Amino acid sequence: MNQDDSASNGPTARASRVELDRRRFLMGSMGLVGGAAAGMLPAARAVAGNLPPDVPAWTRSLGPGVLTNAYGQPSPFEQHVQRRTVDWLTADRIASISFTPLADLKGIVTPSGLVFERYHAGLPAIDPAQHRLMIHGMVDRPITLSMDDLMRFPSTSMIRFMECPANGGMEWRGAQMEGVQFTHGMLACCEWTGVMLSTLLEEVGVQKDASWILAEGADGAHMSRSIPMDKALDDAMIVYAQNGEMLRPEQGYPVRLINPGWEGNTCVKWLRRLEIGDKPWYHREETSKYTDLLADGTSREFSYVQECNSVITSPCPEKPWRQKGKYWIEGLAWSGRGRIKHVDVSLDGGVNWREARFTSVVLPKSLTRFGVEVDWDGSPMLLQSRAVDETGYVQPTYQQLRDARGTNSIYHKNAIHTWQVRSDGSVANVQIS
Ligand SMILES: Nc1nc2c(c(=O)[nH]1)N[C@H]1C(S)=C(S)[C@@H](COP(=O)(O)O)O[C@H]1N2
Ligand SMILES: [Mo]
Repeated sequence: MNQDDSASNGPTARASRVELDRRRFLMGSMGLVGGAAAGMLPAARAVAGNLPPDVPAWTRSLGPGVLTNAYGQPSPFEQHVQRRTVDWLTADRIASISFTPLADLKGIVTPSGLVFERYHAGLPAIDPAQHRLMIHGMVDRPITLSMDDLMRFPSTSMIRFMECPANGGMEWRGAQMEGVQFTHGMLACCEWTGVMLSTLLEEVGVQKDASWILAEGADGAHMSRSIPMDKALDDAMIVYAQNGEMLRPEQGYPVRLINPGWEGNTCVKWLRRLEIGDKPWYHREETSKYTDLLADGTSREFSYVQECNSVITSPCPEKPWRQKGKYWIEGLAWSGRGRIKHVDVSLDGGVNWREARFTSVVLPKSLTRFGVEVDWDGSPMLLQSRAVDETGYVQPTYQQLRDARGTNSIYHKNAIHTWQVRSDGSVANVQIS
């Protein structure tokens, strides 16, 4: 129920418009005219609404048949649920970012078509038949794999989140983005399917002193990162599928690296090359970018892990409340170090906390959904969530984060987020320390 719906005659007026459109459609498609059409649809029925006790129009007719959409799409009524970008953030859309519409998503798996996109050189159009993954360097048996070759290795699937470390980076110096899509939407969680990197490393025979791997993409940026051997042997995956189908082009088709729980930047898309070595390469994305300038002027480098974080996705600026009464406050929590252990929610800016309930499976390095029920009396609130992961790490306040890291950073902002709910139910992005 929203304000529009409570306005007098709103739904009835809309329903009869739908009915009129349908009559025109039926008359057109069946070649009926005048009296014959009126006979098909008795006048009393035609002006009645689609709401109970009336039988809706869609129940009184046959719909289009199978294969109307050979590849299915969401309902046309869900067209507002889209990735969005913020044009002032980047000089063009070729090296840019689009954001996941977190406010409209349910559960923990992000639909493939809504996963945020981050491109450094636009979207390459790769023909999988002409794509190869080369593994070379400090190995006994260098190989060049076609996609068919890759499919012959044992396959694994896991649900893991993927987050750009710049997520929320625009908020280090204060709140400025209006909407959870923009404050936290460089975040997604998919079922990823592929081959464990450790399996491929066994195949090529890694030499004794090898300790680093360079992963390089086939896009015009040749985007590349140095990955420590420990991660490669732990849970890194060479992924070719996402949510049950082959990777979307936006996500790295036909093959990408996924380093669960680590900076999205390390998850090199359109993967063409893995070079095994004994030291990091210090390429652009691990020097000029994706390092964290601290207050004393030094930089943290190789800050790979996405630390424990959470955000309330309803209410939020995109999902205001319209009236007093009972509501389900819900959100997402995640940690690059493992499972979420505990989430608390505060209605008063962190003075009092209540424990949230998990409403999804709780998987390691995955989004976890939580919620609490409230009975809202219309008073303003400062809504916060605070997550704790299985290592005992507690999501920090802004004050704690700035004390530890200064204010020069862009990346790895995981502070407790605050939504101000006003008495009219509208929601604003604010920061309290
Ligand atoms: N080859 C290549 N890999 C890439 C990128 C890129 O531009 N080129 N962007 C990186 C960054 S910064 C992030 S956050 C993730 C985003 O993955 P997504 O676009 O599938 O959401 O991919 C990473 N892998
Ligand atoms: Mo990123």
